[in-house]
Amino acid sequence: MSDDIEDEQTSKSRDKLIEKKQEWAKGGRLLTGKPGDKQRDRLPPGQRIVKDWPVLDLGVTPKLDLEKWRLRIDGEVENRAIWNWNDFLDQPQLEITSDIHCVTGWSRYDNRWVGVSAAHILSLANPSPQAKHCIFYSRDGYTTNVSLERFAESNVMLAFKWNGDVLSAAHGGPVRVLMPDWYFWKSAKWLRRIEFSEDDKPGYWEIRGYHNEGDPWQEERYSDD
Ligand SMILES: Nc1nc2c(c(=O)[nH]1)N[C@H]1C(S)=C(S)[C@@H](COP(=O)(O)O)O[C@H]1N2
Ligand SMILES: [Mo]
Repeated sequence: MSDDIEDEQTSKSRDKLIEKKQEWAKGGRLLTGKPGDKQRDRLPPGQRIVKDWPVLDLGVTPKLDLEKWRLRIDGEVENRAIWNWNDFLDQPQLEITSDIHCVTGWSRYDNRWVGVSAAHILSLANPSPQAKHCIFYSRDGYTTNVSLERFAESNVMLAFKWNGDVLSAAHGGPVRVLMPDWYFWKSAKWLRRIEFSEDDKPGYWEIRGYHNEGDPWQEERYSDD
């Protein structure tokens, strides 16, 4: 008799669990978490937390030289620009805190960034209607591509400070891109040019098998073909 009761409870709690899972699946909670969806877990699938900040790049660290530093903004825009370091510092600054998710499996929580927002860049440059993509060019020869829509997200910036200090040369200083909602390879270090383009131009890792989008919540690590 006690066996019967236990069975009933077991099957009840199993029903409960199935119900919950169906709800999640319906809401797309586990599979289709979107940037800004606060319901999802904080650590994306397949990631582990690190406390230090690993350095990953092609092995060349361009020398930090603020005198010679330039940022070019061009392509399909109404207003092209070439900024020097003082021009960059003259822009309004945005501060945000974000988590880093690297495709190699590490995530680092609570990085505090200061920089110039993508929204501000867009308001100055004013991309033409045919501009659909944003290509980042770095001083080490690295490139990476994102859609204009993603560049326009409110937490995207050109960062020059991290956790209260100027961004080190090892981590892309003086200025790197920050695309917090995507795997970190989209965050180009040592930025020298932003091109607004009608055509997509897959970058260094994208042409070497990385996914073109790179959403950590969907585990878009590598492209299938
Ligand atoms: N210019 C440049 N940017 C780059 C890279 C690079 O090799 N060159 N590597 C990317 C990759 S794969 C990662 S994981 C991050 C690493 O940034 P970090 O060294 O600050 O951790 O930078 C991205 N941006
Ligand atoms: Mo990476």
